Amino acid sequence: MSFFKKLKDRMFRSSDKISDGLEALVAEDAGPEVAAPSVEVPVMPPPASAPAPAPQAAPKPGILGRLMGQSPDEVKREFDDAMLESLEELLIEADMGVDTALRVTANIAEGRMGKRVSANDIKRALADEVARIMEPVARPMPIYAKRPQVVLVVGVNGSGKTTTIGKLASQFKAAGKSVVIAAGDTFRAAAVEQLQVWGTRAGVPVLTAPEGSDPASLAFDAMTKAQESGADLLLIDTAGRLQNRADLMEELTKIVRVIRKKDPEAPHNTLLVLDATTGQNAVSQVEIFLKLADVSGLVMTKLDGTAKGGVLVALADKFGLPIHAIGVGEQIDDLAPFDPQDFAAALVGLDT
Ligand SMILES: Nc1nc2c(ncn2[C@@H]2O[C@H](COP(=O)(O)OP(=O)(O)O)[C@@H](O)[C@H]2O)c(=O)[nH]1
Ligand SMILES: [Mg+2]
Repeated sequence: MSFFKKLKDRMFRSSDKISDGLEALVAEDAGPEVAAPSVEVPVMPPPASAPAPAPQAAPKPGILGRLMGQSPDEVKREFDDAMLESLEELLIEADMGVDTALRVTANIAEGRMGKRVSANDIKRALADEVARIMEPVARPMPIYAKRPQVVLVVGVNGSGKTTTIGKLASQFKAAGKSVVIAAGDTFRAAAVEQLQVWGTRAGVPVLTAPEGSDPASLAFDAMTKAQESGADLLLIDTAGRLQNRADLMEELTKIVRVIRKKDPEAPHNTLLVLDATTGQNAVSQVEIFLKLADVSGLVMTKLDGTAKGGVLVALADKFGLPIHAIGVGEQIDDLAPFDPQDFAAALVGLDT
């Protein structure tokens, strides 16, 4: 299966939300040319003898298809002020953020005001706008000649740091790189075990320290080991408790300070891992972590199973930080480089 197909399948909650919303918007005021049913569509219970519906139904028709048997290309309405406002609302509800939603809507309205448009016209225009915002930030994590290249991974608890490190380690290892992992979240024994599982699976050494011990000294030891063994990459996991920001900042600062004793340029990348299911909350997480650490790029996890994928557009628009990768599941292959066109199409529910 191509990654786009997987992305589109996994992002169905976000795309359904936008796609169905757009189709409803057009159907709402489709005008006299379309014989829209004015009465409620009765939901008929299937006769007792009817065969059970197939578990994997064919591609789901949108709202229009379900209501009137027409495709989202056929039904049109006038792009008027009411539509503009509804579109703004839809994009805000899809977590794109108010500023971004208003600007994107204004761009889509340009040249379309007063014209009849279909849901697919708007989907295509929206995908273009989203891709345009995302293009400048879609950049893979830069790989330097530096050995070891030190990658510090930060983010709040549960955002997906440990899982992302496991996926990155496996993928880099598979690409022929030698990788060392430092299990710097020493507060949770489970985080260490989780990394050991990934490490064993990928054949990557995982440096651990006893629960509750100092993550900075673990990072220092890991740095020593990675240098001695000539490793290409050192991935450092961290704890993400935000209850006490001062503590977290001190911890991250201390890790950075000690690894710089070994390499003044380290860490070479500081990845902020964000959980898409938190929606607009991700915006304040970026603001906080920009103050705590020298964030060089983002990884957005859990785009599968959330209708809040639009928040990535808000982040790209607001911060312009590189988006290196996205997570769409819990397996190794469920972390992929960020592709702006594929993401835009998947987000709005377009087939490319
Ligand atoms: N569905 C899904 N779950 C994810 C993804 N990334 C991480 N998770 C899950 O999110 C939970 C928290 O992840 P974890 O890596 O422990 O977060 P951490 O506290 O930041 O280290 C775990 O159950 C992971 O399996 C993703 O892309 N999709
Ligand atoms: Mg963790």
